[in-house]
Amino acid sequence: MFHPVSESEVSSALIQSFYPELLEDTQSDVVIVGGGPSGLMAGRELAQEGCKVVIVERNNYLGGGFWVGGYFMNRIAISAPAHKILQDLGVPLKEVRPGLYTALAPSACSKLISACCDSGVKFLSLTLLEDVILKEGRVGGVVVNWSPIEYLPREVACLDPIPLESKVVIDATGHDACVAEKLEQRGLVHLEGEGALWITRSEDLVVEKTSEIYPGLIVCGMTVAQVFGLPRMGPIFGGMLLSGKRAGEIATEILREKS
Ligand code: 48F
Repeated sequence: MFHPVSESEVSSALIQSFYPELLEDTQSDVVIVGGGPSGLMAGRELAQEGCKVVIVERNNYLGGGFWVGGYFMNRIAISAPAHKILQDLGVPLKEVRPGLYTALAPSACSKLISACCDSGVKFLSLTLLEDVILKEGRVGGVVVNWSPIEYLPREVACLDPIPLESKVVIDATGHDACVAEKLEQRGLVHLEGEGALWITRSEDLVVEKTSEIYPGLIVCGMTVAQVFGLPRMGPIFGGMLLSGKRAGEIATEILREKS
């Protein structure tokens, strides 16, 4: 027999749990926009360092392109040394040739999401980046709205977004490079656009070029390829995981310098 609960008790339990956290999210150390593999890795790295971190994701699910890998095959490919990250998360791997592994995408994705939750990362799902906070030559947070608002006609939903302040913002929106694009629109950064596919070169360069491209804004994952004109990568994910980890390390260094 289930413990008896009234309908209003269920609603108030959810509201009491969510809204105080939303209040907390208005000021954090780092806001990460995009909950794909690179954003999740960055979040976990930062939370493990004790930082207050919020991932903003426009969909109602986390994981981005990590759920399906390539085509429709539900598998991801990963090359050494990044496979060790999945090994540490307890994802079963199959070595198909020396240094190249495959894993079930749902297994890899769910274990990474779970590791983020365990380390204290917070999430705002169905939340769309609309703009950035820009003060005194520095990105100081993001401006977000509820995602469905984007799809409603203006006359139906004339709804202002809300600002979330943070010391650092990480753009992990993948090929869209949504945050960097907001700065490009104002002539503050330039996006080269992605090149044609070249897997190994892309993986190496995406990790190498993961960096702070404007004071307060770090890019990781495929956003790095968009910003620096790197080759696109295809269905291999080690570069995403290591770039996210690197973004987390860079953000930690910036936070240390600021404190
Ligand atoms: O696309 P995504 O998985 O980016 P990533 O971490 O990884 C790229 C790979 O999946 C793959 C590849 C290499 O292996 O080529 O494509 O760089 O995750 C990006 C996340 O950002 C969200 C989007 O829904 C996805 O979950 N996102 C994009 N734009 C916005 C956003 C936005 N404006 N506001 C909030 N979330």
